[in-house]
Amino acid sequence: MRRLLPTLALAVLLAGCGSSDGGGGGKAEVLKAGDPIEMKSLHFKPDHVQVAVGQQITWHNDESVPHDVKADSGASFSSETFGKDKSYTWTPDKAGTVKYECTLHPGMEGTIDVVAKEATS
Ligand SMILES: [Cu+2]
Repeated sequence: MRRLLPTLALAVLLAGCGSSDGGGGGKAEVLKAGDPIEMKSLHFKPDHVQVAVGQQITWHNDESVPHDVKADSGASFSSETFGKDKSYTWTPDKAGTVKYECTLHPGMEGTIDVVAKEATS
């Protein structure tokens, strides 16, 4: 009986984490200007980033599997399919959350938190 409470608390904590990041696999990583989002092992790395409005984002294909990048919500960009060592860039012009995916690989998806410039430092 005494062990039940901590277990419940942990379960609540874990559930809270899972819903806040939308399945992106953790907290948003601040993407430094010039750093790419790599496409590797059929995933975007990092798959959850924070960028500033006006900061160019580059997706770089790091493997010999073709990929593309298509916005699902929050934006409307869509790349051609591109292969190893090729890249695609997009620059957000307003704050918000952008969800995107590779249409060729189910489960290959990412999140971009676009924030006003003042908030990134
Ligand atoms: Cu892909």
